[in-house]
Amino acid sequence: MIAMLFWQKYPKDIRFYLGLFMAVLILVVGVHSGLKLGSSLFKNELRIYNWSTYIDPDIIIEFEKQNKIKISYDTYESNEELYEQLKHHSAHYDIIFPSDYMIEIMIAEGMLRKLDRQAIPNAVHLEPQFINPPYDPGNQYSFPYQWGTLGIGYNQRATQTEIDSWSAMFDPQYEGRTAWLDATRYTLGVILIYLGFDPNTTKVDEINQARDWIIQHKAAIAAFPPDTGELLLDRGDVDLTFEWSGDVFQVMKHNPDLRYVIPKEGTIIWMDNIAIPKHCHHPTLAHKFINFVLEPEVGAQISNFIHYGTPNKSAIARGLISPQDLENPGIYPPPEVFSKLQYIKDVGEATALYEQAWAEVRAGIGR
Ligand code: N2P
Repeated sequence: MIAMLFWQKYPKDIRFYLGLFMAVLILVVGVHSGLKLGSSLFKNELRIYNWSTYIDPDIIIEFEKQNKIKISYDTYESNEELYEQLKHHSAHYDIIFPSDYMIEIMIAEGMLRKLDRQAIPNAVHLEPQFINPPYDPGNQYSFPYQWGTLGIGYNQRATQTEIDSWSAMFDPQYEGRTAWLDATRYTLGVILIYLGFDPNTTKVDEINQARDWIIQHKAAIAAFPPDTGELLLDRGDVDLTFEWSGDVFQVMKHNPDLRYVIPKEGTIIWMDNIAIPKHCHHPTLAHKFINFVLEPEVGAQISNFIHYGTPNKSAIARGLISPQDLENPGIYPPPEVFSKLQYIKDVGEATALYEQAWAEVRAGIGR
């Protein structure tokens, strides 16, 4: 009441400006303390950026419970998307999963944080043939997460025959019924293999032959999905799709018409790795997460859920990996197939030739 009387004694226009001033003051103080509250709420939030369909969600929940923290989990569809987000959009993440050749690029560009090996004792469980890789000598920046191949997922009810060659992807009988991943190095890489070239060639003429081959066969292609070809196959939108092994096995669980094959000409093998970006906000928690994922039980739970190959030797030795997956030649290829698998490598400046060729494929095909 007293305040009211006090207020009344000021002329109307002064009251207006005083009111305005107080409203702005309340707003500034409010927003400031709100932000402070917000940042303290998210102080223990681990930000993870992974490929889509690439973890058992229960693993995330378990880590949150054990450590009484929150995880925010985003997904990407290709190495190039991951790179773009980190490099040009300064996205902040604590954990990422780049493939072999992308680890090499990110190390060279100073985008990764060196790992504290003492904080990751579970690294002892890793299979020796997958550690100390050429793309990260001494595993200074990364540890293997999952591995697999690129092959053809197909609908045997539609093809009425078994597929065993990349040539099926260009066969006129499947016109408009095939899909290719929108994945620059991998897609051009398998076409290079099919044409008899090195998938890591730096010769512009060979890269352009791969480009021209796919453009010449554009009638076969229905779409270039971003890591979702298995869904097109599952829905019956296409009969064949160039896909990541495990993604096809994931939809095969409920669709008995589907198959996955590593073509006889050979293909690309890849290793995805778990790493910490340079600008990570929670390094201690990030190391804890890596160590958690390398526990044999946790690693096995992930592989059994997403049907990719585990690099965790102890998980296999302790019988934790599903026997059906271990016996599946599409997940763990036998030695004669394994010897035909090739890794994509960082080709330095020639990367631009691949990017150019891929842009021309997309423009030339118009899909
Ligand atoms: C998961 C894709 C597997 C990752 N959707 C291949 N690097």
